[in-house]
Amino acid sequence: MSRVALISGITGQDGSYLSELLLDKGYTVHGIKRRSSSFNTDRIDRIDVHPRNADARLFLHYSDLSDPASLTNLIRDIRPDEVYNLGAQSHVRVSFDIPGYTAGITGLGALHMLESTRAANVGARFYQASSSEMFGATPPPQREETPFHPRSPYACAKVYAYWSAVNYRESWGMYCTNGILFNHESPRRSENFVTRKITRAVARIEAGIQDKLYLGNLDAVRDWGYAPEYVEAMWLSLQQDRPDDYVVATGEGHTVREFVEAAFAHVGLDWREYVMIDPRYFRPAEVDALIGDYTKARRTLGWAPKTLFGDLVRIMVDADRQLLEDERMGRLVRIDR
Ligand code: NAP
Ligand code: F7E
Repeated sequence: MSRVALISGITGQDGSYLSELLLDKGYTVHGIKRRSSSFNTDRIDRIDVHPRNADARLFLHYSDLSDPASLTNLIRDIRPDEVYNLGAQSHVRVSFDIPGYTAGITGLGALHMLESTRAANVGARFYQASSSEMFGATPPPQREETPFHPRSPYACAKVYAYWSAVNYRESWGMYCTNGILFNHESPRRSENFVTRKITRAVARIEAGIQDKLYLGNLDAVRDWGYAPEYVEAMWLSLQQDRPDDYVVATGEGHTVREFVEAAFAHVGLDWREYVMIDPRYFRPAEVDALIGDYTKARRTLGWAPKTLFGDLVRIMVDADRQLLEDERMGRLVRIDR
């Protein structure tokens, strides 16, 4: 019998890579998609086989992190071995505009997933997508014992979700694990996170269809890794004898300015001719520096990053150039390949 996984957030960046990884490992994968007025499954369309096909091992279900009854019914029906809670309103800047919604989905939504998993009573292991944003104002290097000091409604919601997962582990004996992941990026990153915003603009400026790139704080330091490698850490963290919490990071910090410089340099352009500062992109409270210490993940999970800053920038810029070329040639457009 193949193992069964349920993924909330399957239509997002990480959900798409995780479902590919689990299908490769022989899992049957169920994913939660939410109702949207337009298609929202671009990232998984390449692997989605219609359920009427006898080979189908990926199944999508309408549900929502704001609807606990539907989550409970779903988990009872599916009887998963592993539950990955990746669903969230995940944009930090946007969370200042919609704090209540962010708390409801990113924070309380995790509790709904935990409680539904407990109620189903099928012994499922639970992964909570926790975030380096929880460390916020606490200076680097950040590791599992580093105190949290969240700086946004998003980060506050993630702290609530983190402690809820710990609480279900301690009070109900559930196998609940937090992956405290630092920023991880890819060609599938949404266009309004800074890395993808930059690499997409570089490709468009090179192609002559965009003049300027407007950004906010260039001094922020982030520890950027490659998303396909980070979903392996998620899976590994659920294969251990005991549940625990893990920092997943590269251990390298770079400023947004360095990312910009490297991305423009990759296509032979000087970023200073194109980048403008727009204060609208500043945040009411900024997280100045996040650099993770992944020693525990390396020792316990045997995990280490392979793709570091320079390669990540090149992968993302080249993928956005290819995407433009595909559009220009009228080819079937994939977010990456
Ligand atoms: P993402 O691309 O923004 O994906 C978020 C997913 O959550 C999407 O599938 C989205 O659906 C879904 N979602 C949003 N609201 C929902 C709702 N009400 N009910 C059900 N699903 C809902 O995020 P990601 O980069 O893949 O990150 C995955 C998880 O890791 C998130 O929890 C994020 O906060 C966390 N995280 C990310 C990073 C990072 O650097 N990427 C680092 C640390 C932690 P739609 O496709 O319909 O919008
Ligand atoms: O910002 C600065 C911005 O939005 C990175 C999410 O996945 O990682 C992500 O959160 C930095 C910040 O990611 C622009 O002020 C400058 O300092 O790409 P970002 P994030 O806020 O770090 C964490 C770990 C998560 O958990 C989140 O879900 O870049 N910045 N100019 C800008 N940021 C954006 N978005 N847009 C700009 O124009």
